[in-house]
Amino acid sequence: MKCRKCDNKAVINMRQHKLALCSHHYLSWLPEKTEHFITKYKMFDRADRILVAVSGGKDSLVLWDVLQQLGYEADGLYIDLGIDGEYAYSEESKRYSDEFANSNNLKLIVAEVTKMEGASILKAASLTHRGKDKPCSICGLTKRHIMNRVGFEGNYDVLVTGHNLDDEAALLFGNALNWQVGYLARQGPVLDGNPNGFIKRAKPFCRFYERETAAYSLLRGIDYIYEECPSAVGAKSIYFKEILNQMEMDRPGTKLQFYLAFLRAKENGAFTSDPGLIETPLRKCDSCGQPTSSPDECAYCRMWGRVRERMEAN
Ligand code: Q46
Ligand code: ZN
Ligand code: ZN
Repeated sequence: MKCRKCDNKAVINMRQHKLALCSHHYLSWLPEKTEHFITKYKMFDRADRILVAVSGGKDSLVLWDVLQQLGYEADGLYIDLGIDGEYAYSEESKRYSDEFANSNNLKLIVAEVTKMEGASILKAASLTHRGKDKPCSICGLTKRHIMNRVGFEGNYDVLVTGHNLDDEAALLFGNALNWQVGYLARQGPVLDGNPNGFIKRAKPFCRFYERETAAYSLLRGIDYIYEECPSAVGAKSIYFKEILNQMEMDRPGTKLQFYLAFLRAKENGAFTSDPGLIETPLRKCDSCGQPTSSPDECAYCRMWGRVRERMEAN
């Protein structure tokens, strides 16, 4: 198959776009599209200070790379969760993040959960009922909190993540399956910040299929961690991705259509009139100063407080 733009051999065929491209044209197509989405969804501009959440995986490293190429100023944030398992997952993913930052002369901020809170995510999960089955709930809460705190306290204008279309479609599938209207209302390419302490968030890759970011990393020679976190095994999101992949095989473009139709429905006012969406007033957490709707401590401080109590009791 030939490239649509020149006579060279195509390296990728995007059936949903009816577009096949050679390596050279693909490496310019993806950044150009990214720029288009950044502008279309009003994510940020070149005057903004951007913080990229970097996990050592392909999507976040490709995103950091593309932002550099497009001339955006972006620092990275790596959160060391202290997850080991069969292989040293956190250690390895940090190594890939460090290597990328060093070889591109970029600033990487590292937040170590064990140093900050006195225990790793796995240790914390073993001590609380919230993490009895899986550490993901504690992990998610911790990552969201740290990202917001580092972003807000570091005076960044926006926090960007490498979520791709496969991630977004799976999230949407899960939220729609349970009609989680509050979550649906907040899902999208951009989540506006709040001057009381929430940083704006954006997902510039939300319209790219995972294979598209994977192809880009391969062609650009970006090294990343292949292994998933050991706790991802059996995650619902993976199950939803498999179902959506099956549908995509039968009908190319299904995931993109599903996501875009959702964005259109949202734009037309779906999910905005739900009484559950009335905003709860925010105040500062007594311990960390982050915004919370609770009368004393935020969920993060309460959870880690319990972990510390259990560690002292043991
Ligand atoms: S939430 Fe769960 Fe992930 Fe945290 S414990 Fe691993 S799988 S890293 S996206
Ligand atoms: Zn070409
Ligand atoms: Zn707090």
